[in-house]
Amino acid sequence: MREYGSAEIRNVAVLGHGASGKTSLVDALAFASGSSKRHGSVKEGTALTDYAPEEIERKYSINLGCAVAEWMDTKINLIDTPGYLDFQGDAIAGLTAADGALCVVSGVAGVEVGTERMFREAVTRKDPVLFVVSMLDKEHASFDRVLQQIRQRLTPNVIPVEIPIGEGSSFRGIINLFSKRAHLYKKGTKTGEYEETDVPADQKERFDGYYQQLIETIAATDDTLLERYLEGNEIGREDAIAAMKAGMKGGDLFPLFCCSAELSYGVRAVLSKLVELMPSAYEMEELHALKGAEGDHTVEIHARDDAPFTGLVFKTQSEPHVGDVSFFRIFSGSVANGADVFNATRNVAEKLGHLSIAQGRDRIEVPRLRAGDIGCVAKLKNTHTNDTLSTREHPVRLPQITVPEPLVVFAIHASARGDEEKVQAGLHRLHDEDPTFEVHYNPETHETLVSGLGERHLEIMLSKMKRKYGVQAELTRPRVAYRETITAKAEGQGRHKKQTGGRGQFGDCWVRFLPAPRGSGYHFEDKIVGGSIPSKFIPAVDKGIQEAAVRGVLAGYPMVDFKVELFDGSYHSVDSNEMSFKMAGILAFKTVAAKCRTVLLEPLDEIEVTTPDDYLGDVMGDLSSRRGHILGTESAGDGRGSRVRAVVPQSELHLYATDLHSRTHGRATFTRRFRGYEQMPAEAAERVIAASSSTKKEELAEV
Ligand SMILES: Nc1nc2c(ncn2[C@@H]2O[C@H](COP(=O)(O)OP(=O)(O)O)[C@@H](O)[C@H]2O)c(=O)[nH]1
Ligand SMILES: [Mg+2]
Repeated sequence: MREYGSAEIRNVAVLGHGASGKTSLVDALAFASGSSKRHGSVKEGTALTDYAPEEIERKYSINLGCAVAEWMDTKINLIDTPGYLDFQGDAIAGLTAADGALCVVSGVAGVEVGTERMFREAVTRKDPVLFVVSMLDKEHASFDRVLQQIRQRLTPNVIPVEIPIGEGSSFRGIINLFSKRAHLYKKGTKTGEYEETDVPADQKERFDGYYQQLIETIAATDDTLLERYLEGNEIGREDAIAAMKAGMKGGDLFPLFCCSAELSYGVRAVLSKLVELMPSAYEMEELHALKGAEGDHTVEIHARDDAPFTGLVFKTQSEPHVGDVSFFRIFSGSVANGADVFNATRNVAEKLGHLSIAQGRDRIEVPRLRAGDIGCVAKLKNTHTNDTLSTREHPVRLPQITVPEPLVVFAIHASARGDEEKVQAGLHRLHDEDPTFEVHYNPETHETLVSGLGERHLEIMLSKMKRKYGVQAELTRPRVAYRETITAKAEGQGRHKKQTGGRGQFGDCWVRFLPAPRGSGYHFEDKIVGGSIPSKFIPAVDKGIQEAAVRGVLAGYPMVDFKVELFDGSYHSVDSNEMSFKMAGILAFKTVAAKCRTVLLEPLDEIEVTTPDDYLGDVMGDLSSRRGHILGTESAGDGRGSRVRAVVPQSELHLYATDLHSRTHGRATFTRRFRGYEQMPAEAAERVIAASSSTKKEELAEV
C-alpha cells in the first residue's frame, strides 16, 4: 500500500445501534474497494472487524475495529464501533480518532436508542455525519418509514441523495438523485455489479419529489446557488458537492444514502461519497495540546508532515499470540517504522517496532505513516489507552478521550482460593485496556469493586480475564458501606482495672459525646484540668475510642460525625500505662455511645435521568419506590424529553441501569455521582440492623 498524505486520508467512524449492519457494511466497503480480498460475514464469524473470540462467539461487536478502503486515490480509514451502550466507550474512542461519522440505520428496525445516542454524540462534537440506510434487501424494510423516523427523532436536516428501487426481496436498484441515473443490480454478483440506466419510468414520480427536495435544500445553503436556482439554472455537480460538504461541516445538512451490505448494493457509491463529502485529515480543526509532561501552556497541533510527531492511543487491544496492540491516530508529523518516541503521559520512552495499519485482524507493515493517518504497533512497554505519543524533543499531551462514567457496580471475588492476586493483576490490566472499566477497593466493606457501563460489559470483562489470564472470578452484589452516628449528647465513664499479681493495669476516663455535622468525621478534645489524667496518657484514650468506633454499636458499622470531650479521670502512679488508658477509651466508647441514640447513615447518590416524556411518570414513580427524593424536573431540550434529578440511597440502586433500560426500552439515560451520607429512615435501618445481627450469629455459629 502506498503512502498517503493527510489531504488524501478520510478517517470515518461507523456508528449506530447494535445490529444495524455497521460491521457488515465496513466489510463490504473494504471488499468493494479491493483493499480486502474476501467478503466476510458476521453470521459466519468472518467479518473483517469482528475478530475477537468474544465477538465471534456472540456475533456482535464489542471492540472498535479498523479497516482500510483505498478508493479514488484516497485512503479511507474505517473505524467500526460497537452499538450497544455497554461498549459505548469504544464508540466514543472511535469518534475521537475520526474526523466524521457514517451513521448506519437499519432499513428494518429504523432509528433506535444507539442510533440516537451516537448521532447526538457526533453532532455535539461538531463532526459531519452521513447517513446510510442499510439492509434494504431484508423483509419489512421501508425506506420512507426510516427516513421519517430520522427526520422526527434525529434531525429535520436529513436529505436523501439516493432512493431505493423496490424494498425487501424486490430491492433491485438505487437512483442517484443528483446524477439522475439509476443503478440496477445484477442478482448474485458478489461485488455488486450493476447496469447504469435512466430513471425507470415507473419511478419517475417518486424521483421528482425527492429531487425537488434535494435541490431546494442545497440551494438554501448558499445565496449564490439559491439565486441561480431561482433563475431556473441547474446547479452543477461540483458546486452541489461543495455546498453539501460545507453544510455538513456546519451541522446544517445530513445527506442520506441507501445500501445492502449483504448484497453489496450501493456500497461503491458510499465509498465515493465518503471521499467527496467527508473532510480530509488535513482539514481537521487544530487541537490544543499541553506541552511537556507537566506543561501548563498549550501548543497547536495541525495535521502537517513537517510538524513534530504526535499521536493519541485511542484503543489498546490484547490479541492472542501478539500481546497488546496499540491503535493510534497521528495528529501531526509523520513517523517511521522503528522510531523512538516518547510517552509524555507516563514519562517513558517507547519504540514503534513493526509499525502497521490494520485491516481487521490482519496487520500490514508499513515503512512510514504520515500526519492524519491511523496506525498500530504491538508490545509497547508502558503505554495505555488515552496516552499521547510524541517525541523526546517536543513532548506533548493531547486532549484525552472523555469516557462515559460507570453505571453499574459489583463486588468481585476470585472463584478459587489463592487466585486473588492473579485476579487483581488481571483487573488492572483490563482497566488499562478499557478505561470505562474501573477497579476500586472499598476499605469499609473490604471488597474489591468493579464498575462499568452495564452488566453485559462486566460479564465480557470476566470472560476476557479468563481467556487472557487464565483466572476465574465471580460478581456479587456489593455490600453497602453504612455508617453509624449519634443524635444525642451523653457522658459516662470508662474504667479499666486489672490486678493479676505483680504490676496491675489501671486507666479511668470520663468522656462526653456530642453529635457533629454530617461529614465532619471525628473530633477529640482534651478538657482535662488539674492533671486528673497525665497528659502522656491522653492520646491513648483518643486512640482507644477511635479503635472502638471502627465497629459501631448498632450494627457494626464505623461511627462517624461525633465529637468527644475528655473531661475527667484518674490514674495510678504505678499501674497506669498507655495500654490501660487505651482500654479505658474502648470501654468509655461502648458505654457512652450506647446512650447517644445511635442511628444508621446510608450512602446516597445523586442521579440525573434523561427520559422521553412518555416514560417520565413511570421513571419518577420508580425513583420514589426506591426511597428516592426528587430534586427537580426540567426539559432536556431538543425534543429529548425531560431531565429528572433525584437523590437515591445506593442500596436501592443496584442494577438500576438494567431496570431503567427495560422500563424505557433503552430510551432513558442516566448519570450517577456520590452525594454523601444521610440518616436512614427507621424502618429501612431496622432491616439492616436485623441482617447484621443474624450474620453475627452465623459467624458465631461457624466458630
Ligand atoms: N439481509 C441483510 N442482512 C444484513 C445486512 N447487513 C447486516 N446484516 C445482518 O444483520 C446482522 C447484524 O449485522 P452487523 O453487521 O453485525 O451489525 P452491527 O451490530 O451494526 O455491526 C448480521 O446477522 C448481518 O448478517 C444487509 O444489508 N442485508
Ligand atoms: Mg458490529
